[in-house]
Amino acid sequence: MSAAARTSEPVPGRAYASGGRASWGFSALAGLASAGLTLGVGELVAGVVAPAAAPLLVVGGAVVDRVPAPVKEFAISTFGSNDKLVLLLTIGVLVAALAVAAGLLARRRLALGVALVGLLGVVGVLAAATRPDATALFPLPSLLGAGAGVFALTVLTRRATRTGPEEGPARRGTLARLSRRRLLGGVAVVGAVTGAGGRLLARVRDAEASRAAVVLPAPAEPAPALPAGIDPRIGADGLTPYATRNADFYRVDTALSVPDVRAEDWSLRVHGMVEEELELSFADLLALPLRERWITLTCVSNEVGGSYVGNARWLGYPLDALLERVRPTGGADMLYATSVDGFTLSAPLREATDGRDAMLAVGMNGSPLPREHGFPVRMVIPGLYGYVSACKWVVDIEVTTFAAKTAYWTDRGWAQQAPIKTASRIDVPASFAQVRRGRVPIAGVAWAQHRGVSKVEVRIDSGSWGAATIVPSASEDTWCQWVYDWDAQEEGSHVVEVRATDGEGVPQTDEVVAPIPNGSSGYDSTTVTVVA
Ligand SMILES: Nc1nc2c(c(=O)[nH]1)N[C@H]1C(S)=C(S)[C@@H](COP(=O)(O)O)O[C@H]1N2
Ligand SMILES: [Mo]
Repeated sequence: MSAAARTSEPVPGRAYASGGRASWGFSALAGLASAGLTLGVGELVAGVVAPAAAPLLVVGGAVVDRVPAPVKEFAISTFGSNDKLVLLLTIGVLVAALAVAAGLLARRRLALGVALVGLLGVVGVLAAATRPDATALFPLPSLLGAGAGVFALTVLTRRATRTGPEEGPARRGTLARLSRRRLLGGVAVVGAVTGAGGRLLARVRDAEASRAAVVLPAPAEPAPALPAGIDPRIGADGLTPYATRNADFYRVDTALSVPDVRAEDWSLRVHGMVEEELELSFADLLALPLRERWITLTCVSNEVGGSYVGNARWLGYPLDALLERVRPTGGADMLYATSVDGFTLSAPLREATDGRDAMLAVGMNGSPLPREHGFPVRMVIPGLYGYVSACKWVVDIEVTTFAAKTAYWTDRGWAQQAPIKTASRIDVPASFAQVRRGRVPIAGVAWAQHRGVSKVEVRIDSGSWGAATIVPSASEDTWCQWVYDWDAQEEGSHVVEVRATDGEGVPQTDEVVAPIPNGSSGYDSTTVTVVA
């Protein structure tokens, strides 16, 4: 290399040692970063093809299977339930040491370092292939991981030792233009990101698999038969179906990604102002007599005419039975429920235990709760907006008082007490629809959970109210469908409004208010144009 070429090169950093070779430190880090990339890519590929085939897991499993029994017993008695963690950490430390060795070897002779990383890959592939649950895809994570590691070590080593041919001016690739430290940092970051991504994928798959394996028991108390004439799945001509399909059910929560809870890992602690604490596993819960009920959930954020409302058949264990077992002490008036992701809500103890079908739900329309709707267990209390009743992924219920604690949304200005307001919604005709002169069916849903709907009325252009026909529903805890026959004679634009009256005879208010702090109100309306 000529002196001129040398001076035109970037200023040598500390990564250089004399003689154009990378420093020991850089080489050691290059080895570590390459190993990190190996594991990261391994985790990512495992997350896609088979979570159990992650390189650390298969090697760990192979070690456990081959370790003599006395050593295993020693590990269990010394580390207790942390024994697996200790094993994985030990393997991690070993891998790190070998990675440093690979980096330093590569500094002397690239082929030696590459061979060591390759050897680690072979160990992973063999361990994967011999796992009892191995499929043909099991070796893939270790194989691709090792490939990525070899590539990274090669690139890093060549960049760090100035004697490599790719340092010449002819080489102008992106990798060649990056400084060696950036390159090192890049490899480390890619390793971390792929690793984290792989773990996340694996957890999602685990929760899905766990859900798929759940077999719900038959309800001890089945839901009452629906009155004749309702087909729960069918909404005629745009009318909302009585039963909302799980896939169509509105979802409202603070979770950026759906919490991944395996049923096997779930447990619920009930404690606080109680005479006896209780801890329940998912298996415990399924063994209890379960009740199935139609209940319509509503979000406090639902605007007039909005869609944050849905009706499902929930299967669960009654909350009053649960609370009977822990026996709340005098003065308690609130259930402080916490989700696995830290979300909290404060539900009134009175409504949870006044005989309504409040429950710890495990089933929704005949299947285990979908993950988005709280798998494996959520709360449901008829008649209260979701943010004070319907904790998804619930893992802790503290019996306490409203005076003692506030929860996620009540800390943000929403009301402490939030019974669902009587409401009605027009679904048919759609807004701004054109309809033909003559008989025009107007239809929708109305709800006043736990009080029931006794009357639904419709008016046109602020005329007099006319009674709609209410389709019978399963109970006062659900919405009902309604239909009104409008004899539309006058061509042009018309405003259709609806209002409901609850089971206690109280009509829905026309006062227009926004959802915060305790739910929206006002009449839903639709503008339609009648044409000849
Ligand atoms: N863990 C948890 N549970 C939660 C929430 C949440 O953000 N996190 N949101 C609540 C709100 S505001 C509503 S309206 C209902 C919605 O339930 P869904 O998403 O199953 O329809 O869940 C309630 N339970
Ligand atoms: Mo909500």
